[in-house]
Amino acid sequence: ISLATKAIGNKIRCARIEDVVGEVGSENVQGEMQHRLDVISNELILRCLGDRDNVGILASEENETPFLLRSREEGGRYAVLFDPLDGSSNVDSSVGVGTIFSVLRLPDGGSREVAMLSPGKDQVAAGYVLYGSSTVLVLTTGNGVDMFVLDQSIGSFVLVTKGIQIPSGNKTYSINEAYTEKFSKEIQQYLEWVHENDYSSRYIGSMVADVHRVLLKGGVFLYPPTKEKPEGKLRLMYEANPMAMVIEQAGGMAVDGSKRILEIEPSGLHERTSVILGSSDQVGAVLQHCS
Ligand code: AHM
Ligand code: MG
Repeated sequence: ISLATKAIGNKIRCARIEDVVGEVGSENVQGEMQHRLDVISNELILRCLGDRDNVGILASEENETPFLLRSREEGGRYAVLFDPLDGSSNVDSSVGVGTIFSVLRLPDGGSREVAMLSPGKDQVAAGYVLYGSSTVLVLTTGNGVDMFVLDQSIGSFVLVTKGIQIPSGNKTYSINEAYTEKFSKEIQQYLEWVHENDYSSRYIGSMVADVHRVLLKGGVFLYPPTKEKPEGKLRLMYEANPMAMVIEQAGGMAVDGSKRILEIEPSGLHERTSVILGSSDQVGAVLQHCS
């Protein structure tokens, strides 16, 4: 993952120069316009991880079906699910974007595809790389959250913070407030409440960048269902689950409005979910309006 994301970061930095910004002209499995960097990033991850002896399955936002690479007997111990370039429409304007990944261990027997559709609590590792003003790798293997920054001069991710804990007491919310009329009554009431209670708003529109800010500074990030998207927009398996594991491992909460995201039993690789995550106090404040 670190090799692939170094290559992706490099492509993003040179995108204007190499003229690889903009849309490809085709839609991905989600019915969304693919950007040229989505395709390039996807290929880089597939190539780097596909060669690893212990990767049994690779599944991407950009591909309808997973790649079944190696059986358990052939050494395929892990499934890696990923969003190769989240927020890619922001690249054209040089806004921070990211790669999100989730790692599940495959069982000895049974169907590998079924095993891959495990709830997020079964993830053995998860994290993201943010291509921002610096390139940051945030990783959890279920024992806290560590942050690495890419030192361009030596080409390595260097550990800068071990055991990140989300701070509490930050009255900042992050949501696309233009959809207010399309949100549920509960979310509308929460928004009225924050307006009356001296909250501040921050929304980049790039999940990795928004969640990274919440991880370091506290507050809450929300992408609830709207009238047009009754399931929510964000994908459970390779967006919500890995972010939920990172946030919980940092002492925060990640829910869909009624239950932990990590406990949702998935029914499909590309299913969507509502997302409310951040510091426990601020997620709690949202939930007070949802009960
Ligand atoms: P993508 O996977 O197609 O890039 O979409 C996901 C992105 C997230 O990064 C971000 O949180 C969200 O879409 C923003 O959506 P909106 O423009 O509706 O606020
Ligand atoms: Mg995405």
